[in-house]
Amino acid sequence: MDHAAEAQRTDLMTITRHVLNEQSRHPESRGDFTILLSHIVLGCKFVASAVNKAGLAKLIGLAGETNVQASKQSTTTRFHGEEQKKLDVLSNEVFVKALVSSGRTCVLVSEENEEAIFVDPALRGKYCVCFDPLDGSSNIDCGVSIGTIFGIYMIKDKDNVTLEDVLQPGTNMLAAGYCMYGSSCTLVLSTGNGVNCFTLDPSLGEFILTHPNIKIPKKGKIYSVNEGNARNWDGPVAKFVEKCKYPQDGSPPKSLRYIGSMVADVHRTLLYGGIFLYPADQKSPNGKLRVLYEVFPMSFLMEQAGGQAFTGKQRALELAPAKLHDRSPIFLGSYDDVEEIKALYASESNNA
Ligand code: FDP
Repeated sequence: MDHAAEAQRTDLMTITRHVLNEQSRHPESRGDFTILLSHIVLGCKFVASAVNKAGLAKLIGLAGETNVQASKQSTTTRFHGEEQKKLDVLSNEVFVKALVSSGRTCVLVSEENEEAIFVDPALRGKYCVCFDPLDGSSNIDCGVSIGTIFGIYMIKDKDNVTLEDVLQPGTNMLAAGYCMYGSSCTLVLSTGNGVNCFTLDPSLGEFILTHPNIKIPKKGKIYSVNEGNARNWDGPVAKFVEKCKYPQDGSPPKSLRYIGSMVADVHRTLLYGGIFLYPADQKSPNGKLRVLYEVFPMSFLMEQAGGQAFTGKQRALELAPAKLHDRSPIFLGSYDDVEEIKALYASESNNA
């Protein structure tokens, strides 16, 4: 190994070092964001370790109570006669405790909790974190990649925080990211200055910068959608997917890739380019994905990487959610691919 390569190998850009570097661009900052992020990273490491052990520890399984999103059953399962918390419940507990104990949050919104969590005044800081502790949970039992998604806002007055402070448009977001628990554990983060990807080195227990300044290809060769819903799609989505399969401009057809786990589908889209669609349809007029902790963070990352995110009506980040668990249709990915679906919606409304 030559000197330069050796020097790089031993000069590790950990996620904390990266965030501290970013912090130095804001001389007024007092390190609160760095502390908050280190607690999020702790939650991700805990969940990564639990996901790795899930098959062994039988953390997976079905039984019992119903969570706020109704479709997911159970909070516990039995292993060797002992009660074990299910992975999504356990992940939520870990993140809530890590975020509260950071002393930097005043309100939390989790996919797993019906109501917002207002932090005890003694432990309050200025940030709001909206998160899905374990997204793609229908994939847990078969070992497919799943992830944690988070978006971070600043709250004006931490001592008088209300629900209105949480229901902000995504354009106010300060930072967003996701952690994917897959063949490796990868954390993708944007603090509003591009997108960086860190991979967990299990021997060090540290996330190391592996994909600096990710830019999504301007146009992609992949579309990603649940085609089982095709008969309920509206005209623009049906036309778009038809064009992906039978392009009229002489270009080759696009490939279809759909994992059914948002973090994994979005991660592939970010790295390889293309478009991810979860449209509205006749059965679900607002689509399926949740605005605060799925649509906003992923849209923020896409825009930061040079792509776009669109709802079928507007720029996704300009949505103003009315309720904590609101949903929205979403089309996100390569700039040109999203431009195409925008044009199809525009021509539909011109013809109406
Ligand atoms: P899941 O139901 O497994 O939790 O919003 C949750 C989500 O997964 C996303 O991660 C995923 O993109 C989407 O739902 C998949 O929905 P379909 O099964 O309807 O395709």
